[in-house]
Amino acid sequence: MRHRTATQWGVYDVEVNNGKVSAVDSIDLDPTPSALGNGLLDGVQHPLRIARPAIRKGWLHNPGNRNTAARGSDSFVEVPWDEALEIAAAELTRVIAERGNSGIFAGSYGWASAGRFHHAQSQLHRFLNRIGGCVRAMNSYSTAAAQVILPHVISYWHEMELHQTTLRDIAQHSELVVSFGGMPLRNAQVAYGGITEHQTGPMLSKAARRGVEFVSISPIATDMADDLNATWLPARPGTDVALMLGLAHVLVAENLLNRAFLASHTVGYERFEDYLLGNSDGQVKDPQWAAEICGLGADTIIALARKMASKRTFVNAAWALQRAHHGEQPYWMLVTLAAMLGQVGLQGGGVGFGYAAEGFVGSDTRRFNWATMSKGRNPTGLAIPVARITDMLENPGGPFDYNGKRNTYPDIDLIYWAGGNPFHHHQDLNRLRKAWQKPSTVIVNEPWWTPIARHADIVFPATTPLEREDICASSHDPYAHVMQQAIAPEGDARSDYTIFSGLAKTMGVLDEFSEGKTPREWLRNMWERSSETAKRDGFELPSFDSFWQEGTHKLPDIPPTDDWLAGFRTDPSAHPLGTPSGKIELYSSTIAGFGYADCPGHASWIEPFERLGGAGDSPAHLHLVSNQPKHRLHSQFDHSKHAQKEKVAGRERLRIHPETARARGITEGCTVRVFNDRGACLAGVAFSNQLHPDVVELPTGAWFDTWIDADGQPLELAGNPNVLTKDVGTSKLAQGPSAHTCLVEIALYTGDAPLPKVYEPPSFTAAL
Ligand SMILES: Nc1nc2c(c(=O)[nH]1)N[C@H]1C(S)=C(S)[C@@H](COP(=O)(O)OP(=O)(O)OC[C@H]3O[C@@H](n4cnc5c(=O)[nH]c(N)nc54)[C@H](O)[C@@H]3O)O[C@H]1N2
Ligand SMILES: Nc1nc2c(c(=O)[nH]1)N[C@H]1C(S)=C(S)[C@@H](COP(=O)(O)OP(=O)(O)OC[C@H]3O[C@@H](n4cnc5c(=O)[nH]c(N)nc54)[C@H](O)[C@@H]3O)O[C@H]1N2
Ligand SMILES: [Mo]
Repeated sequence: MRHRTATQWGVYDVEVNNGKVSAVDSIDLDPTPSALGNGLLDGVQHPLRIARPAIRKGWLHNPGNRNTAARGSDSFVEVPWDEALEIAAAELTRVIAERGNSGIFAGSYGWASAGRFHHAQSQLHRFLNRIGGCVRAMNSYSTAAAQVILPHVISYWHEMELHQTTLRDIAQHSELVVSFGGMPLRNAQVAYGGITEHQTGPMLSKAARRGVEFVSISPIATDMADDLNATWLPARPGTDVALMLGLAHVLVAENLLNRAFLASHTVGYERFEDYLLGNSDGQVKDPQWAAEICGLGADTIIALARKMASKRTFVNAAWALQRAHHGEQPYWMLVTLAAMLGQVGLQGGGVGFGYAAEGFVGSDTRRFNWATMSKGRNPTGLAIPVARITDMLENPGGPFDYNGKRNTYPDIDLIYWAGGNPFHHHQDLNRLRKAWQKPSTVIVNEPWWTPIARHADIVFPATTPLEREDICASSHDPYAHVMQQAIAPEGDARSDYTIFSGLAKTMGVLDEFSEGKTPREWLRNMWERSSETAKRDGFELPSFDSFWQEGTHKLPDIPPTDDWLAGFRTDPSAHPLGTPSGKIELYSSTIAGFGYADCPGHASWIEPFERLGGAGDSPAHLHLVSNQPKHRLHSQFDHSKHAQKEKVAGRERLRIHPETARARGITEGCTVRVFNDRGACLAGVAFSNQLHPDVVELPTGAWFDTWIDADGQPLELAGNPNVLTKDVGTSKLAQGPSAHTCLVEIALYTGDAPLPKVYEPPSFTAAL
């Protein structure tokens, strides 16, 4: 039997024989399907699935003292569903009675799985909002700094993300594309909520065939597809602002800037120019100054600036640039540079972000607001910036700054996570692991024995999309698909909806939570509400029954539209931006008014806490790029053969320049210890001359597995880079994650650490 399913990396047909997944085939609609689908072959029906509800032994057996230090290393006791639900409900009730709902943290950040209805985090929030709410998380690990800075400067993030210059426009009209951080097709495999046609690669190839010239400013050459023949400029990571200032200086010195555009469409350029020329701080940001910092030659900077001014130029930056210390600055500076070039709003010119970061960025298909199951209002109204979780756990009652406001961290006694993995996504995991001991209770819904499940007290086994039915439909994809149930649930797994229905029933709020509807009835309800929206948008959706019969529905195409800023360019007063002045703010009096030293009133070069060539005598001499993994989505399906076959010497693959390796006596295929003063992990070595020699690449997503070495120090065994990254906010403005600012050192490992054990189930204890 064949069943259609959808993932966040594409749509597949799954062949099932005798109840077992036997083949996973991509669909004809997809011009460049992702191989990530192979993870479904063995990864769903796998010994690492959580079969039954399980409770951590030290928590279950010590009600007075939950022995939270054993979280992550304890064994588990399997308990029947009814009992587990009773225990979890009693614990939620206790915390609410003792602390109020502000004692519950359910930021629950994470990607979970595709599917409009069975969205784990929405289900969790809908349930908790029915029992008084919780503390939630604001913004995302992906684009926290961008989401907060850009509305002050140019546009609301989500508007920009969905409507910025299309790849078609670039292919047809650009002459030069300058990409900071490249456009790695590896990342365009995925799109939040799902993707039907992977068009990023074909569209970029088309641009290259038309003769568009590409420049990639990135520590890694493979961040740009080979067929684009890009010029690779390996600047030091974290120095993009200095480089852009050097480029801006050439535009001023050689009078290559568009002063008319700056006067009519921007505010505050003079303040910025005073800074650029050193009038305000005594430091001229000329190409020589920039070259010292970024490591490219001054001549290279001058030549690039001249070329940018002489062509129809589109500048863009990967999201990675803002996932770094002072990550607000490269985005503000790129907008400033684009404004100086004066091509914003022209076809094939201007500025954009995140091309190839996800497969939908720059697509020119219809955007549509599909209905969801409402989460309702969070009665506590409390939230923290998403990446400040460890700070929150460490400092209850302590203050934090965010976007002009000062707030207080809540005092958390219970954490509930569904559909995310903080032991994948958060920085400085050794620090998180300690802070994680603070709450009395951690509840997690998970399909697999992932690191987050192992760091829980009460674990509910969740189904995966193959074991339930759903609809895949996302605002950026023109298709909707029926996601068919292909196999029976593994073990006693239940959908998140059924799990929360069970808790809601125990806590007396089932009617409010479920409204008496089955999942199929919710899908019908959501489809019918979407049909109303479609009518308002001027088109019709088929009936639910015929959609269910057909399996796939494509929304009507939209005619090609002008660049999102074309109207603004033609008449800025008739089409103002969402900024306070309605123009591009190169100086923001709002931001200046916040008085943040780490985010002043105009784009600025501010030294990050560490960088290549920076001050300080740290023994760490290499920059670690912990980018997105090619062979999985984050930590998902790391246990599958598709991800495991990429491991080197049984651990995550670290790429290093051969000369850098040889200088340290490191050979290809060996195991190395990667370390700094925050932590250490092991990784397997692969050589590549496609990297800046002082940069190593260890992608995110290997399953966190800590072992204590002979000196009593934690050593991470699988190759998880987040034991090395620092947990500090980008700035007081956005408080985003700073993962991409990280120095490490590397040495051949000859110790006796075991291979990771995290790819086998944890140990179980019989019930008392
Ligand atoms: N060093 C460094 N760290 C980073 C980054 C970086 O660049 N460098 N990038 C950051 C970014 S951009 C992001 S978005 C984050 C990603 O971080 P996450 O989104 O937290 O990572 P995932 O591995 O996708 O976690 C999803 C979890 O949900 C589970 N799951 C899947 N389906 C279901 C379901 O139906 N129900 C339930 N209950 N669970 C389900 C999966 O098993 C998995 O454990 O990582 C961040 N971390
Ligand atoms: N296959 C796959 N694709 C994914 C994901 C996945 O897990 N797997 N995750 C998805 C998610 S959630 C997100 S948010 C996006 C993330 O999209 P991005 O944030 O853009 O992706 P990264 O892979 O973190 O970084 C892209 C490249 O930026 C370069 N870079 C890093 N630091 C710097 C710097 O300081 N300056 C310059 N110039 N370049 C730098 C690195 O060489 C790196 O390879 O990817 C999405 N796509
Ligand atoms: Mo992300």
